[in-house]
Amino acid sequence: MALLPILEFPDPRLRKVAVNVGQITDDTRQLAKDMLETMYNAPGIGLAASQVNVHQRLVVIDVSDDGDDPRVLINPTWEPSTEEIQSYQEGCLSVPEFYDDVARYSKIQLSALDENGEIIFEQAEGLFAVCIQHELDHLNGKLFVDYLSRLKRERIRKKLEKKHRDDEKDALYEAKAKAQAATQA
Ligand code: QAP
Ligand code: CO
Repeated sequence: MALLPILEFPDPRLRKVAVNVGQITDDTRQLAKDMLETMYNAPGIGLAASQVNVHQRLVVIDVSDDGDDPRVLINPTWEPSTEEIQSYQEGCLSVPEFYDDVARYSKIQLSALDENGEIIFEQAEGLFAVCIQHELDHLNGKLFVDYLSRLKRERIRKKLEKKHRDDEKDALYEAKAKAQAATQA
């Protein structure tokens, strides 16, 4: 088991288009397990492989209240089952601390494989449908902030870039303090 580092907007690696998973192997299942652990730890309800810098078409989702319904979707696709649109306030582990409304189809038909290669073909609605559409966007290099106005997106980008600079400074300071403590020991 391992927690995986999550890429954050505006990292250009989040823009890569993921390729299909060929054979589902033990490595695929290990990646899914690590992604679920990373998602639950956050905590989050969905995570795409793209977000942990693995550019393969695999996502994990758990929209249950108790966090006891892990779903692994491999090579997933969807199509709308209705013209009805619903708006939901979305967030993203790659856009920490920012949330905004996004309009998406309220009912979709999901096709995918699970971690054992079994075919998944089911109707999704509500939060599950929102989450599938959000996570599959990641596999195509798309983020929820792309649906917002340019002004909002730029504001988020600037704030996150500042946070990343500050995190970098903190890390550097800590490393220096540690090195100094070592020379005094
Ligand atoms: C995508 O997002 C999603 O900003 C999954 O500080 C979100 O799990 C689909 C999270 C909403 C549908 C509706 C975000 C955790 C988790 C943050 C997540 C944060 C900590 C986001
Ligand atoms: Co996301």
